[in-house]
Amino acid sequence: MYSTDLRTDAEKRRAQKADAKRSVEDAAFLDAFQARIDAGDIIEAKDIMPEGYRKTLVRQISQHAHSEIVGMLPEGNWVTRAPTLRRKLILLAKIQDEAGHGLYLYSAAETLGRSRDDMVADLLSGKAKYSTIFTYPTPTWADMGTIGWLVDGAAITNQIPLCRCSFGPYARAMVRVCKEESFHQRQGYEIVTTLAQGTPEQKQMAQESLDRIWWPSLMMFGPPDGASAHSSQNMKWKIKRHSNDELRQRFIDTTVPQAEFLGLKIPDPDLKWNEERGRYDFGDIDWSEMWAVIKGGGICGKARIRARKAAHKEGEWVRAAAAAYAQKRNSEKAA
Ligand code: FAQ
Repeated sequence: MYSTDLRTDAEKRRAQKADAKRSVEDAAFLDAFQARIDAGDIIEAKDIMPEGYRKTLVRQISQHAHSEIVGMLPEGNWVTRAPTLRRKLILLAKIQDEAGHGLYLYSAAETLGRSRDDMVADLLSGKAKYSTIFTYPTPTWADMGTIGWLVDGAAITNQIPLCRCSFGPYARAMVRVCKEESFHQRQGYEIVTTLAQGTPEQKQMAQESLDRIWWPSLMMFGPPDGASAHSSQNMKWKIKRHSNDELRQRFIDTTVPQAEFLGLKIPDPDLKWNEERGRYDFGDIDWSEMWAVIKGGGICGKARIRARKAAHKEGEWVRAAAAAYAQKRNSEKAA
């Protein structure tokens, strides 16, 4: 094939990279990218994308991954004390699922050019956030039920729309995650049902757990829309499909009848059905608590990071062995 382009392959690659970078800064490119999003295109990892889109995805997906991994700790607290062997097996399987979710999510974020080592380093140094909910303690067995019911329930409400996120690797990871979270929600509700229909002491334990976890679970959806820094751009890019307040309302509307069925009381005196809106009205959320937890003031926040640091150190030999094995396989393949 005849060509007048006398550049070497390396020079062509460099020029392509420079073009890509220039176009990211270019208004016409941003418009063209937005047109792709508006047309419902799915963006893949190798597509050229605005730097802001890439950055916000790395931020959200890595925070999501960290939440799944740190989220194993409050439940890990009960593995050795689950009331029966059956409960222990189910709890262990659920916690392992959460580890899997963390791994799919780190992989999805890695496709955007940030290494898992760097993301984990950000978590351990306190630079990266993880969901506020996992800084709360789990002092009773009922919390294992309430976490499944409310925390996984809130996670599903937030994550089902993420299955239609504009970034392909994140959207595809969410499909499987949501199926598993759905099982988790049901197993949690089943634990709470057993307690709510058990002895008065068991029902009291379930109520007390609901009292503690209700408000923090509403904070999982993020700040109110007016204070949400990223929502409007993320919705324009179709990363988020609904606002924080809309998803919070959906969660409340779904969960209140579930509590009523169990004969448990949501700890909100202002909660009442609004006939006109066809939705529940609810009381004020203590946003100062959410911001304080985000800034590191959560009850178990320091303990959670200490536990992750210890696990990371203890896992050093596993990572080294896996890397050595991969290297051996690669050199065998090359030979
Ligand atoms: N905790 O402008 P927005 C699970 C931060 S997985 C901590 O509204 P955005 C599974 C936010 O990052 C649970 N930080 O931000 C499981 C931002 O900070 P930045 C995790 C929070 O991104 C179950 C700043 O505040 N799920 O539960 C929180 O548009 C059981 C301003 O906020 C996900 O991560 C918070 N609650 O909306 C595991 C889902 N809220 O980055 C084990 C994906 C806000 O500027 C057991 N993520 N912030 O420094 C999302 O949908 C979004 O990122 C939101 C926040 C909705 C969390």
